[in-house]
Amino acid sequence: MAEFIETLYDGYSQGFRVDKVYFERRTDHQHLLIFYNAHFGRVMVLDGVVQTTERDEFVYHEMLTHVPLFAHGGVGRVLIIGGGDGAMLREVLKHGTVESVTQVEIDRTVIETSRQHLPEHSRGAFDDPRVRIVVGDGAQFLSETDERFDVIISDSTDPIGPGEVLFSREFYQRCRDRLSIGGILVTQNGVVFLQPDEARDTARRFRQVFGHWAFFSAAVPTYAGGIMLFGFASDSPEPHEVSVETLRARFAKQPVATRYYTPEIHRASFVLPRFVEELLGIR
Ligand code: AG3
Repeated sequence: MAEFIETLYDGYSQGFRVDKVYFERRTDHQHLLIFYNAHFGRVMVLDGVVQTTERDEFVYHEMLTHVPLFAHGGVGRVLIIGGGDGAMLREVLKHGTVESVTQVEIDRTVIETSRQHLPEHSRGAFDDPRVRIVVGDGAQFLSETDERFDVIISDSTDPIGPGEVLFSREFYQRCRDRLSIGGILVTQNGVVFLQPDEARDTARRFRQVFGHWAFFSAAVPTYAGGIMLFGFASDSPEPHEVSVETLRARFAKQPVATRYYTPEIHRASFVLPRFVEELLGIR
């Protein structure tokens, strides 16, 4: 029986039994593998690193969409950087206020292969009339566009390979310049116990670029090693401090089908362990 061993860390790894291979190929940008595992369903891997699985993707995708969207409260225009599997699109489109979603994904093969082999991720989202797909570099798109967005979601890989620029100060600056008033940027910042630099470096850069920022967390089983951190940045003070009462009222007005997100989880996810606060320089 074949086994897939993740190659993200030197000296520590997680392994999956590969019950069936759906796709394996080097694209123009990276190596892409999609296989089936009895515990996690279909698993997508880029350059040896697990990106998403059918069974636990809801944690990650719900948190990176519903936290900024409910924190904002009136999101019309959304930009997703990366996210070629389409699950972030699927979650964003659950919000009735959303008028348009632009997704900039560098690797066309990830989109095409996900539509075919991970259909539960997008569930038709790519065909929604509110969606515009741009195949290209997210950082470059941001420097060329003059559009503004209420929420920007950076659904990136880790800062190795094509994802590296999406963690730079210049990238965060460009996001800031393209946010509307009260707009919010959210980012994925890795598993803090094993990849402390990912969140620490982003916190340093947020401090230089944004008026207000925070991190929130969730444990995603296949991002092994404990909680993952997500960055949340804005030039308005209110969004990450929104009260649970306000979140409950927004959630009641715009009911969204979720399996992880609740207004209470939203509030609680901003409470971080001491070693994380110290790492990020917030205590
Ligand atoms: N992007 C985040 C992958 C992070 C993997 N890193 C890790 N295990 N530390 C996933 C994209 C899914 N739309």
